[in-house]
Amino acid sequence: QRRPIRRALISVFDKTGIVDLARTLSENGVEIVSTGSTGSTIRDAGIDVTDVASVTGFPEMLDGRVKTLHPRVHGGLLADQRLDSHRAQLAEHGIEPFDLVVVNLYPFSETVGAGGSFDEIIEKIDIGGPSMVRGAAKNFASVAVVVDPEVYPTAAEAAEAGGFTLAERQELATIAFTRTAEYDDAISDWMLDQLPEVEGDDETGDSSQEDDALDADAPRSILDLSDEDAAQLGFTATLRYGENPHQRARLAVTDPEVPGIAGAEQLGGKAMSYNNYVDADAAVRAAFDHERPCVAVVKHNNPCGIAVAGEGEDIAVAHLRAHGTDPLSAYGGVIATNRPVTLAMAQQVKPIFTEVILAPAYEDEALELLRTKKNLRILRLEGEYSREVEMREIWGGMLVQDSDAVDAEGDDPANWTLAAGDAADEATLADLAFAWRSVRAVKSNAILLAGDGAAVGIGMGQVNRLDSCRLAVSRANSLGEHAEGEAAPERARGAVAASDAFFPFADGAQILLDAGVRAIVQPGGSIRDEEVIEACRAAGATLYLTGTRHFAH
Ligand code: 93A
Repeated sequence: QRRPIRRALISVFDKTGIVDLARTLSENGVEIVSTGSTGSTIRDAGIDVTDVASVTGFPEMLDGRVKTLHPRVHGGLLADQRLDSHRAQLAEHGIEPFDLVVVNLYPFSETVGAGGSFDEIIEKIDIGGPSMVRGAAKNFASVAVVVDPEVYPTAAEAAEAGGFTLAERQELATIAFTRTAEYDDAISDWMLDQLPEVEGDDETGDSSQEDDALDADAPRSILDLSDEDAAQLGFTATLRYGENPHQRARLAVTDPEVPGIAGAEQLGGKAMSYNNYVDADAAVRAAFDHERPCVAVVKHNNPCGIAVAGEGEDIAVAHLRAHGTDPLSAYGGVIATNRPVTLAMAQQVKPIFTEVILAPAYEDEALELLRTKKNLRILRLEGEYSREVEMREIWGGMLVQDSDAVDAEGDDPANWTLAAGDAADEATLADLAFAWRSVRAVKSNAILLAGDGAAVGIGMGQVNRLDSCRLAVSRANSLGEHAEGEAAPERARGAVAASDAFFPFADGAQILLDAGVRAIVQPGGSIRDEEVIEACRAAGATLYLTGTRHFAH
Protein backbone atom coordinates (compact mmCIF):
# COMPACT_ATOMS: atom_id res chain seq x y z
CA GLN A 1 0.00 0.00 0.00
CA ARG A 2 1.74 3.15 -1.25
CA ARG A 3 1.11 6.50 0.39
CA PRO A 4 0.85 9.25 -2.24
CA ILE A 5 3.30 12.16 -2.14
CA ARG A 6 1.44 15.46 -2.46
CA ARG A 7 3.79 17.86 -0.75
CA ALA A 8 7.54 17.68 -0.24
CA LEU A 9 9.93 19.74 1.88
CA ILE A 10 13.40 19.98 0.38
CA SER A 11 16.30 21.57 2.24
CA VAL A 12 19.74 20.41 1.23
CA PHE A 13 23.22 21.74 1.76
CA ASP A 14 24.68 19.45 -0.88
CA LYS A 15 22.68 20.21 -4.01
CA THR A 16 23.96 17.17 -5.97
CA GLY A 17 21.11 15.50 -7.85
CA ILE A 18 18.45 17.65 -6.29
CA VAL A 19 17.23 19.23 -9.53
CA ASP A 20 16.57 15.84 -11.14
CA LEU A 21 14.63 14.69 -8.11
CA ALA A 22 12.66 17.95 -7.89
CA ARG A 23 11.77 17.68 -11.57
CA THR A 24 10.39 14.16 -11.22
CA LEU A 25 8.45 15.17 -8.11
CA SER A 26 7.03 18.23 -9.86
CA GLU A 27 6.09 16.22 -12.95
CA ASN A 28 4.19 13.86 -10.69
CA GLY A 29 2.16 16.68 -9.20
CA VAL A 30 4.12 17.12 -5.98
CA GLU A 31 4.19 20.62 -4.46
CA ILE A 32 7.75 21.51 -3.45
CA VAL A 33 8.59 23.73 -0.47
CA SER A 34 12.24 24.74 -0.05
CA THR A 35 14.68 26.80 1.99
CA GLY A 36 16.67 29.71 0.51
CA SER A 37 19.42 28.45 -1.71
CA THR A 38 17.82 25.05 -2.27
CA GLY A 39 14.73 26.90 -3.55
CA SER A 40 16.82 29.08 -5.88
CA THR A 41 18.61 26.06 -7.30
CA ILE A 42 15.32 24.35 -8.09
CA ARG A 43 13.65 27.50 -9.39
CA ASP A 44 16.65 28.27 -11.64
CA ALA A 45 16.04 24.92 -13.30
CA GLY A 46 12.54 26.09 -14.21
CA ILE A 47 10.71 24.03 -11.61
CA ASP A 48 7.89 25.43 -9.47
CA VAL A 49 8.86 25.84 -5.83
CA THR A 50 7.33 27.54 -2.77
CA ASP A 51 9.71 29.39 -0.41
CA VAL A 52 9.55 28.16 3.16
CA ALA A 53 9.44 31.81 4.27
CA SER A 54 6.08 32.20 2.58
CA VAL A 55 4.84 29.10 4.39
CA THR A 56 6.02 30.24 7.85
CA GLY A 57 5.26 33.90 7.30
CA PHE A 58 8.72 34.63 8.68
CA PRO A 59 11.84 35.53 6.79
CA GLU A 60 14.85 33.30 7.29
CA MET A 61 16.59 35.06 10.15
CA LEU A 62 19.65 35.16 12.42
CA ASP A 63 21.94 34.52 9.45
CA GLY A 64 19.99 31.40 8.55
CA ARG A 65 19.97 29.89 12.03
CA VAL A 66 16.18 30.02 11.96
CA LYS A 67 14.71 28.96 8.63
CA THR A 68 12.46 26.01 9.15
CA LEU A 69 12.01 26.01 12.93
CA HIS A 70 8.34 26.87 12.88
CA PRO A 71 5.03 25.13 13.71
CA ARG A 72 3.91 25.48 10.10
CA VAL A 73 6.85 23.30 9.15
CA HIS A 74 7.06 20.97 12.14
CA GLY A 75 3.28 20.68 12.48
CA GLY A 76 3.23 19.54 8.85
CA LEU A 77 5.97 17.00 9.57
CA LEU A 78 4.72 15.60 12.86
CA ALA A 79 0.98 15.34 12.27
CA ASP A 80 -0.10 11.71 12.18
CA GLN A 81 -2.28 11.84 9.14
CA ARG A 82 -4.11 8.67 10.13
CA LEU A 83 -5.65 10.56 13.08
CA ASP A 84 -8.78 12.67 12.61
CA SER A 85 -7.74 14.83 15.57
CA HIS A 86 -4.35 15.66 14.04
CA ARG A 87 -5.88 16.46 10.67
CA ALA A 88 -8.49 18.68 12.38
CA GLN A 89 -5.82 20.60 14.28
CA LEU A 90 -3.82 21.18 11.11
CA ALA A 91 -6.95 22.51 9.43
CA GLU A 92 -7.71 24.75 12.40
CA HIS A 93 -4.28 26.38 12.15
CA GLY A 94 -4.08 26.37 8.39
CA ILE A 95 -1.12 24.02 8.30
CA GLU A 96 -0.61 21.71 5.36
CA PRO A 97 0.99 18.30 5.96
CA PHE A 98 4.18 17.09 4.27
CA ASP A 99 4.49 13.60 2.80
CA LEU A 100 8.18 13.69 1.93
CA VAL A 101 11.22 15.40 3.44
CA VAL A 102 14.55 15.58 1.65
CA VAL A 103 17.33 17.01 3.79
CA ASN A 104 21.07 16.85 3.96
CA LEU A 105 22.85 18.54 6.79
CA TYR A 106 25.45 21.28 7.14
CA PRO A 107 28.86 19.70 6.58
CA PHE A 108 30.02 19.73 10.18
CA SER A 109 32.72 17.01 10.07
CA GLU A 110 33.95 18.25 6.70
CA THR A 111 34.44 21.74 8.14
CA VAL A 112 36.33 20.33 11.13
CA GLY A 113 38.39 18.20 8.76
CA ALA A 114 39.17 21.19 6.54
CA GLY A 115 40.57 23.05 9.55
CA GLY A 116 37.73 25.58 9.85
CA SER A 117 37.92 28.20 12.57
CA PHE A 118 36.06 27.67 15.83
CA ASP A 119 33.28 30.08 14.77
CA GLU A 120 32.95 28.54 11.32
CA ILE A 121 32.60 25.10 12.86
CA ILE A 122 29.98 26.27 15.35
CA GLU A 123 27.94 27.73 12.49
CA LYS A 124 28.08 24.35 10.76
CA ILE A 125 26.16 22.73 13.60
CA ASP A 126 22.87 22.12 11.84
CA ILE A 127 19.84 22.52 14.10
CA GLY A 128 16.87 22.86 11.79
CA GLY A 129 17.95 20.05 9.47
CA PRO A 130 18.21 17.31 12.12
CA SER A 131 14.95 18.56 13.66
CA MET A 132 13.14 18.02 10.37
CA VAL A 133 14.83 14.69 9.82
CA ARG A 134 13.96 13.41 13.29
CA GLY A 135 10.40 14.73 13.14
CA ALA A 136 9.76 13.07 9.80
CA ALA A 137 11.49 9.85 10.90
CA LYS A 138 9.41 9.64 14.06
CA ASN A 139 6.31 10.17 11.93
CA PHE A 140 7.24 7.56 9.30
CA ALA A 141 3.62 6.38 9.44
CA SER A 142 2.82 9.50 7.40
CA VAL A 143 6.09 10.90 6.09
CA ALA A 144 9.00 9.55 4.07
CA VAL A 145 12.44 10.99 4.88
CA VAL A 146 15.42 10.99 2.55
CA VAL A 147 18.84 12.01 3.89
CA ASP A 148 21.17 10.66 1.26
CA PRO A 149 21.53 11.72 -2.42
CA GLU A 150 22.08 8.06 -3.25
CA VAL A 151 18.44 7.46 -2.39
CA TYR A 152 17.14 10.16 -4.80
CA PRO A 153 16.66 7.75 -7.72
CA THR A 154 14.61 5.47 -5.44
CA ALA A 155 12.59 8.46 -4.26
CA ALA A 156 11.96 9.51 -7.87
CA GLU A 157 10.78 5.98 -8.69
CA ALA A 158 8.50 6.01 -5.65
CA ALA A 159 6.95 9.32 -6.79
CA GLU A 160 6.24 7.75 -10.19
CA ALA A 161 4.87 4.58 -8.61
CA GLY A 162 2.44 6.48 -6.39
CA GLY A 163 4.49 6.91 -3.21
CA PHE A 164 6.36 4.85 -0.62
CA THR A 165 5.09 1.81 1.24
CA LEU A 166 5.01 1.82 5.03
CA ALA A 167 7.91 -0.65 5.15
CA GLU A 168 9.98 1.62 2.91
CA ARG A 169 9.21 4.64 5.06
CA GLN A 170 10.20 2.74 8.19
CA GLU A 171 13.51 1.73 6.64
CA LEU A 172 14.17 5.33 5.57
CA ALA A 173 13.39 6.47 9.13
CA THR A 174 15.94 4.01 10.52
CA ILE A 175 18.60 5.34 8.16
CA ALA A 176 17.64 8.88 9.16
CA PHE A 177 18.05 8.29 12.88
CA THR A 178 21.39 6.64 12.27
CA ARG A 179 22.47 9.69 10.30
CA THR A 180 21.47 12.19 13.02
CA ALA A 181 23.05 10.03 15.71
CA GLU A 182 26.36 9.97 13.86
CA TYR A 183 26.08 13.70 13.26
CA ASP A 184 25.58 14.46 16.96
CA ASP A 185 28.35 12.05 17.85
CA ALA A 186 30.78 14.01 15.69
CA ILE A 187 29.67 17.25 17.33
CA SER A 188 30.06 15.90 20.85
CA ASP A 189 33.52 14.50 20.04
CA TRP A 190 34.65 17.85 18.73
CA MET A 191 33.07 19.75 21.63
CA LEU A 192 34.90 17.51 24.09
CA ASP A 193 38.17 18.38 22.43
CA GLN A 194 37.39 22.08 22.83
CA LEU A 195 37.02 21.95 26.63
CA PRO A 196 39.45 24.29 28.35
CA GLU A 197 42.52 22.86 30.07
CA VAL A 198 42.08 22.10 33.74
CA GLU A 199 44.27 24.33 35.89
CA GLY A 200 47.64 22.84 36.80
CA ASP A 201 47.72 20.51 33.83
CA ASP A 202 50.84 19.98 31.83
CA GLU A 203 50.70 22.43 28.95
CA THR A 204 51.45 19.75 26.41
CA GLY A 205 48.69 17.49 27.67
CA ASP A 206 45.92 18.73 25.47
CA SER A 207 43.65 15.72 25.17
CA SER A 208 41.14 14.72 27.79
CA GLN A 209 42.58 11.22 27.94
CA GLU A 210 45.95 12.53 28.92
CA ASP A 211 44.28 14.61 31.60
CA ASP A 212 42.89 11.41 33.09
CA ALA A 213 46.27 9.73 33.01
CA LEU A 214 47.73 12.59 35.02
CA ASP A 215 45.12 12.23 37.71
CA ALA A 216 46.61 9.72 40.13
CA ASP A 217 43.27 9.17 41.85
CA ALA A 218 41.30 8.40 38.71
CA PRO A 219 40.23 4.75 38.50
CA ARG A 220 42.32 2.82 35.96
CA SER A 221 40.24 -0.31 35.82
CA ILE A 222 37.17 -2.02 37.21
CA LEU A 223 39.35 -3.20 40.06
CA ASP A 224 39.76 0.40 41.26
CA LEU A 225 36.02 1.04 41.51
CA SER A 226 34.06 0.79 44.73
CA ASP A 227 31.98 -2.38 45.14
CA GLU A 228 28.83 -0.35 44.47
CA ASP A 229 30.18 1.21 41.29
CA ALA A 230 31.48 -2.15 40.08
CA ALA A 231 28.10 -3.72 40.80
CA GLN A 232 26.51 -1.13 38.52
CA LEU A 233 28.62 -2.60 35.74
CA GLY A 234 27.52 -6.17 36.51
CA PHE A 235 30.48 -7.16 38.72
CA THR A 236 28.62 -9.11 41.36
CA ALA A 237 31.50 -10.31 43.49
CA THR A 238 34.91 -9.17 44.65
CA LEU A 239 37.04 -12.29 44.91
CA ARG A 240 39.60 -12.89 47.63
CA TYR A 241 42.30 -12.56 44.99
CA GLY A 242 43.04 -13.45 41.38
CA GLU A 243 45.10 -16.21 39.86
CA ASN A 244 47.78 -15.38 42.47
CA PRO A 245 47.46 -13.73 45.88
CA HIS A 246 48.98 -10.44 44.67
CA GLN A 247 46.31 -10.02 41.96
CA ARG A 248 42.98 -8.37 42.76
CA ALA A 249 39.94 -9.91 41.07
CA ARG A 250 36.26 -9.48 40.48
CA LEU A 251 33.51 -11.54 38.92
CA ALA A 252 30.84 -10.26 36.56
CA VAL A 253 27.71 -12.04 35.49
CA THR A 254 27.44 -11.16 31.82
CA ASP A 255 24.02 -12.63 31.11
CA PRO A 256 21.58 -12.99 34.03
CA GLU A 257 19.33 -15.12 31.79
CA VAL A 258 22.03 -17.78 31.47
CA PRO A 259 23.61 -18.15 34.91
CA GLY A 260 26.37 -20.52 33.78
CA ILE A 261 29.28 -20.98 36.15
CA ALA A 262 29.29 -17.31 37.13
CA GLY A 263 25.74 -17.60 38.43
CA ALA A 264 25.70 -21.20 39.70
CA GLU A 265 24.01 -21.68 43.06
CA GLN A 266 26.40 -22.46 45.91
CA LEU A 267 25.05 -24.95 48.44
CA GLY A 268 28.05 -25.17 50.70
CA GLY A 269 31.73 -24.55 51.30
CA LYS A 270 34.05 -21.56 51.22
CA ALA A 271 33.73 -18.69 48.78
CA MET A 272 34.68 -19.54 45.20
CA SER A 273 38.13 -18.37 44.16
CA TYR A 274 39.25 -17.10 40.78
CA ASN A 275 40.93 -20.41 39.93
CA ASN A 276 37.89 -22.33 41.19
CA TYR A 277 35.75 -20.50 38.64
CA VAL A 278 38.18 -21.19 35.82
CA ASP A 279 38.42 -24.90 36.66
CA ALA A 280 34.69 -25.27 37.31
CA ASP A 281 34.08 -23.76 33.88
CA ALA A 282 36.41 -26.31 32.26
CA ALA A 283 34.90 -29.17 34.26
CA VAL A 284 31.34 -28.31 33.27
CA ARG A 285 32.32 -28.01 29.66
CA ALA A 286 33.89 -31.46 29.84
CA ALA A 287 31.06 -33.20 31.70
CA PHE A 288 28.07 -31.44 30.13
CA ASP A 289 29.30 -32.23 26.60
CA HIS A 290 28.25 -35.84 27.15
CA GLU A 291 24.73 -37.14 26.81
CA ARG A 292 25.52 -40.22 28.89
CA PRO A 293 26.00 -39.84 32.66
CA CYS A 294 29.47 -38.32 32.93
CA VAL A 295 31.95 -37.18 35.56
CA ALA A 296 34.95 -35.00 34.80
CA VAL A 297 37.75 -34.15 37.21
CA VAL A 298 39.63 -30.99 36.30
CA LYS A 299 42.94 -29.59 37.45
CA HIS A 300 44.51 -26.44 36.07
CA ASN A 301 41.88 -26.09 33.38
CA ASN A 302 42.39 -29.64 32.02
CA PRO A 303 40.52 -32.85 32.67
CA CYS A 304 42.77 -35.27 34.55
CA GLY A 305 39.93 -37.75 34.60
CA ILE A 306 36.72 -38.24 32.70
CA ALA A 307 34.36 -41.18 32.37
CA VAL A 308 30.79 -42.12 31.54
CA ALA A 309 28.42 -44.66 33.07
CA GLY A 310 25.63 -46.58 31.42
CA GLU A 311 22.20 -44.95 31.38
CA GLY A 312 20.51 -46.04 34.61
CA GLU A 313 23.80 -46.91 36.32
CA ASP A 314 24.72 -45.03 39.48
CA ILE A 315 26.75 -41.92 38.66
CA ALA A 316 29.17 -43.20 41.29
CA VAL A 317 30.36 -45.67 38.65
CA ALA A 318 31.41 -42.84 36.35
CA HIS A 319 33.07 -41.03 39.23
CA LEU A 320 35.06 -44.09 40.25
CA ARG A 321 36.36 -44.47 36.69
CA ALA A 322 37.04 -40.75 36.22
CA HIS A 323 39.01 -40.70 39.45
CA GLY A 324 40.84 -43.79 38.25
CA THR A 325 42.12 -42.08 35.10
CA ASP A 326 44.71 -40.27 37.21
CA PRO A 327 44.18 -40.62 40.97
CA LEU A 328 47.38 -38.68 41.64
CA SER A 329 46.20 -35.52 39.89
CA ALA A 330 42.61 -35.76 41.12
CA TYR A 331 43.88 -34.51 44.49
CA GLY A 332 42.61 -30.93 44.89
CA GLY A 333 40.57 -31.15 41.72
CA VAL A 334 37.23 -29.80 40.60
CA ILE A 335 34.57 -32.43 39.93
CA ALA A 336 31.64 -31.82 37.59
CA THR A 337 28.89 -34.22 36.63
CA ASN A 338 25.86 -33.97 34.36
CA ARG A 339 23.67 -36.13 36.64
CA PRO A 340 22.42 -35.72 40.23
CA VAL A 341 25.01 -36.71 42.81
CA THR A 342 23.97 -39.88 44.62
CA LEU A 343 24.89 -40.88 48.14
CA ALA A 344 27.21 -43.53 46.71
CA MET A 345 29.12 -40.90 44.74
CA ALA A 346 29.24 -38.54 47.73
CA GLN A 347 30.74 -41.34 49.81
CA GLN A 348 33.44 -41.84 47.19
CA VAL A 349 34.17 -38.11 46.94
CA LYS A 350 34.31 -37.53 50.68
CA PRO A 351 37.79 -38.93 51.37
CA ILE A 352 39.32 -37.19 48.34
CA PHE A 353 40.51 -33.63 48.82
CA THR A 354 38.35 -31.72 46.34
CA GLU A 355 38.05 -27.97 45.78
CA VAL A 356 34.68 -27.82 44.03
CA ILE A 357 31.91 -30.22 43.11
CA LEU A 358 29.27 -29.21 40.60
CA ALA A 359 26.11 -31.03 39.55
CA PRO A 360 22.58 -30.30 38.35
CA ALA A 361 21.22 -31.72 41.64
CA TYR A 362 22.14 -33.63 44.80
CA GLU A 363 20.28 -36.39 46.59
CA ASP A 364 19.41 -35.14 50.08
CA GLU A 365 21.74 -37.54 51.87
CA ALA A 366 24.50 -36.86 49.39
CA LEU A 367 24.28 -33.13 50.03
CA GLU A 368 24.19 -33.69 53.77
CA LEU A 369 27.33 -35.81 53.60
CA LEU A 370 29.20 -33.41 51.31
CA ARG A 371 28.32 -30.49 53.57
CA THR A 372 30.27 -32.12 56.38
CA LYS A 373 33.36 -31.15 54.39
CA LYS A 374 33.43 -27.46 55.29
CA ASN A 375 35.91 -26.45 52.62
CA LEU A 376 34.24 -28.24 49.71
CA ARG A 377 32.44 -25.74 47.51
CA ILE A 378 29.20 -27.36 46.38
CA LEU A 379 27.64 -25.85 43.27
CA ARG A 380 24.36 -26.59 41.60
CA LEU A 381 23.85 -25.77 37.94
CA GLU A 382 20.85 -27.05 36.05
CA GLY A 383 20.13 -27.03 32.37
CA GLU A 384 22.06 -27.61 29.22
CA TYR A 385 25.52 -26.46 28.38
CA SER A 386 24.57 -23.62 26.11
CA ARG A 387 26.91 -20.81 25.40
CA GLU A 388 26.60 -18.33 22.56
CA VAL A 389 30.00 -16.70 22.50
CA GLU A 390 33.36 -16.92 24.15
CA MET A 391 35.52 -13.89 24.84
CA ARG A 392 39.17 -13.67 25.64
CA GLU A 393 41.07 -10.59 26.64
CA ILE A 394 44.37 -9.87 24.95
CA TRP A 395 46.63 -6.91 25.59
CA GLY A 396 44.75 -3.89 24.38
CA GLY A 397 41.83 -5.82 23.01
CA MET A 398 39.29 -8.54 23.17
CA LEU A 399 38.65 -11.60 21.03
CA VAL A 400 35.11 -12.87 20.60
CA GLN A 401 34.12 -16.10 18.90
CA ASP A 402 31.17 -18.44 18.61
CA SER A 403 31.31 -20.97 21.36
CA ASP A 404 32.68 -24.37 20.26
CA ALA A 405 30.09 -27.10 20.61
CA VAL A 406 30.08 -30.82 19.89
CA ASP A 407 27.28 -30.57 17.38
CA ALA A 408 29.08 -30.41 14.05
CA GLU A 409 28.48 -33.01 11.36
CA GLY A 410 31.86 -34.55 12.13
CA ASP A 411 30.88 -35.02 15.78
CA ASP A 412 28.37 -37.69 14.81
CA PRO A 413 30.11 -41.07 14.40
CA ALA A 414 27.56 -41.86 11.69
CA ASN A 415 29.36 -39.30 9.53
CA TRP A 416 32.91 -40.49 10.19
CA THR A 417 34.98 -41.86 7.34
CA LEU A 418 36.66 -45.20 7.86
CA ALA A 419 40.18 -44.59 6.52
CA ALA A 420 42.03 -47.71 7.70
CA GLY A 421 41.35 -51.09 9.27
CA ASP A 422 38.05 -52.80 9.99
CA ALA A 423 34.92 -50.91 10.95
CA ALA A 424 34.77 -50.70 14.73
CA ASP A 425 32.35 -52.93 16.61
CA GLU A 426 29.65 -51.31 18.71
CA ALA A 427 31.65 -51.15 21.95
CA THR A 428 34.77 -49.78 20.25
CA LEU A 429 32.72 -47.19 18.37
CA ALA A 430 31.13 -46.12 21.67
CA ASP A 431 34.60 -45.69 23.18
CA LEU A 432 35.78 -43.71 20.16
CA ALA A 433 32.71 -41.49 20.42
CA PHE A 434 33.39 -40.99 24.13
CA ALA A 435 37.04 -40.18 23.45
CA TRP A 436 36.09 -37.74 20.68
CA ARG A 437 33.61 -35.89 22.92
CA SER A 438 36.11 -35.81 25.75
CA VAL A 439 39.22 -34.72 23.89
CA ARG A 440 37.75 -31.37 22.98
CA ALA A 441 37.74 -30.41 26.67
CA VAL A 442 41.50 -31.00 26.80
CA LYS A 443 43.85 -28.12 26.02
CA SER A 444 45.59 -28.48 22.67
CA ASN A 445 47.56 -30.32 21.55
CA ALA A 446 45.26 -32.95 22.96
CA ILE A 447 45.42 -36.74 22.78
CA LEU A 448 43.03 -38.82 24.84
CA LEU A 449 43.20 -42.58 25.29
CA ALA A 450 40.08 -44.36 26.46
CA GLY A 451 38.75 -47.79 27.30
CA ASP A 452 35.39 -48.96 28.63
CA GLY A 453 33.93 -45.46 28.77
CA ALA A 454 36.80 -43.93 30.71
CA ALA A 455 39.86 -41.92 29.80
CA VAL A 456 43.00 -43.90 30.63
CA GLY A 457 45.66 -41.50 29.42
CA ILE A 458 45.49 -37.81 28.56
CA GLY A 459 48.21 -35.83 26.82
CA MET A 460 47.39 -32.17 27.19
CA GLY A 461 48.70 -28.75 26.36
CA GLN A 462 51.91 -29.75 24.55
CA VAL A 463 53.45 -27.57 21.88
CA ASN A 464 53.71 -30.47 19.46
CA ARG A 465 51.42 -33.43 18.89
CA LEU A 466 54.21 -35.94 19.19
CA ASP A 467 54.79 -35.00 22.83
CA SER A 468 51.05 -35.14 23.53
CA CYS A 469 51.04 -38.71 22.19
CA ARG A 470 54.06 -39.63 24.31
CA LEU A 471 52.47 -38.03 27.35
CA ALA A 472 49.13 -39.77 26.85
CA VAL A 473 50.85 -43.16 26.56
CA SER A 474 53.24 -42.68 29.45
CA ARG A 475 50.47 -41.43 31.73
CA ALA A 476 48.20 -44.30 30.67
CA ASN A 477 50.92 -46.78 31.55
CA SER A 478 52.07 -45.26 34.83
CA LEU A 479 49.01 -43.84 36.60
CA GLY A 480 46.65 -46.82 36.75
CA GLU A 481 45.81 -48.09 40.22
CA HIS A 482 48.21 -50.85 41.33
CA ALA A 483 49.50 -52.43 44.50
CA GLU A 484 52.73 -51.12 45.96
CA GLY A 485 55.79 -52.76 44.52
CA GLU A 486 53.87 -53.90 41.45
CA ALA A 487 54.16 -52.37 38.01
CA ALA A 488 51.36 -50.07 36.88
CA PRO A 489 48.97 -51.65 34.36
CA GLU A 490 49.68 -50.96 30.69
CA ARG A 491 46.41 -49.24 29.96
CA ALA A 492 47.37 -47.94 26.53
CA ARG A 493 47.33 -51.50 25.14
CA GLY A 494 43.91 -52.14 23.64
CA ALA A 495 42.75 -48.56 24.21
CA VAL A 496 41.23 -46.25 21.61
CA ALA A 497 42.56 -42.74 20.97
CA ALA A 498 41.17 -39.37 19.95
CA SER A 499 43.18 -36.42 18.67
CA ASP A 500 41.66 -32.91 18.73
CA ALA A 501 43.34 -31.98 15.42
CA PHE A 502 45.01 -33.88 12.60
CA PHE A 503 48.38 -35.60 12.89
CA PRO A 504 50.78 -33.49 10.81
CA PHE A 505 53.10 -36.49 10.52
CA ALA A 506 52.71 -40.22 11.08
CA ASP A 507 55.14 -40.21 14.03
CA GLY A 508 52.58 -39.26 16.69
CA ALA A 509 50.11 -41.87 15.53
CA GLN A 510 52.98 -44.38 15.42
CA ILE A 511 53.69 -43.78 19.14
CA LEU A 512 50.07 -44.63 19.90
CA LEU A 513 50.09 -47.70 17.65
CA ASP A 514 53.37 -48.96 19.12
CA ALA A 515 51.81 -48.70 22.58
CA GLY A 516 48.98 -50.97 21.46
CA VAL A 517 46.23 -48.49 20.62
CA ARG A 518 43.84 -50.33 18.31
CA ALA A 519 41.56 -47.57 17.02
CA ILE A 520 42.06 -43.85 16.44
CA VAL A 521 39.67 -41.01 15.63
CA GLN A 522 40.99 -37.68 14.37
CA PRO A 523 39.83 -34.88 12.03
CA GLY A 524 42.19 -35.69 9.13
CA GLY A 525 43.02 -33.05 6.57
CA SER A 526 46.80 -33.11 6.76
CA ILE A 527 48.77 -33.31 3.52
CA ARG A 528 50.37 -36.39 5.12
CA ASP A 529 47.04 -38.12 5.93
CA GLU A 530 48.12 -41.00 3.67
CA GLU A 531 51.16 -41.66 5.85
CA VAL A 532 49.01 -41.79 8.98
CA ILE A 533 46.52 -44.08 7.23
CA GLU A 534 49.35 -46.34 6.09
CA ALA A 535 50.77 -46.55 9.64
CA CYS A 536 47.36 -47.60 10.97
CA ARG A 537 46.95 -50.18 8.19
CA ALA A 538 50.38 -51.63 8.90
CA ALA A 539 49.51 -51.93 12.59
CA GLY A 540 46.12 -53.47 11.82
CA ALA A 541 44.42 -50.59 13.60
CA THR A 542 41.18 -48.82 12.78
CA LEU A 543 41.26 -45.15 11.78
CA TYR A 544 38.28 -42.83 11.49
CA LEU A 545 38.35 -39.26 10.13
CA THR A 546 35.79 -36.76 11.42
CA GLY A 547 36.50 -33.75 9.24
CA THR A 548 35.87 -31.53 12.30
CA ARG A 549 38.54 -30.02 14.55
CA HIS A 550 38.12 -29.08 18.22
CA PHE A 551 41.07 -27.01 19.32
CA ALA A 552 40.85 -25.66 22.86
CA HIS A 553 43.57 -23.27 23.95
O1 93A B 1 20.71 26.96 10.66
S1 93A B 1 19.83 25.85 10.83
O2 93A B 1 20.13 25.00 11.87
N1 93A B 1 18.32 26.37 11.08
C1 93A B 1 17.24 26.01 10.37
O3 93A B 1 16.12 26.39 10.72
C2 93A B 1 17.42 25.19 9.20
N2 93A B 1 16.55 24.66 8.34
C3 93A B 1 17.23 23.97 7.40
N3 93A B 1 19.85 25.00 9.47
C4 93A B 1 18.70 24.72 8.81
N4 93A B 1 18.55 23.98 7.69
C5 93A B 1 19.64 23.43 6.91
O4 93A B 1 19.91 24.34 5.88
C6 93A B 1 19.38 22.13 6.22
O5 93A B 1 19.73 20.99 7.02
C7 93A B 1 20.26 22.19 4.99
O6 93A B 1 21.52 21.62 5.23
C8 93A B 1 20.46 23.68 4.74
C9 93A B 1 19.72 24.11 3.48
O7 93A B 1 19.69 25.50 3.41
P1 93A B 1 19.69 26.22 1.99
O8 93A B 1 18.49 25.67 1.27
O9 93A B 1 19.55 27.69 2.28
O10 93A B 1 20.97 25.85 1.33
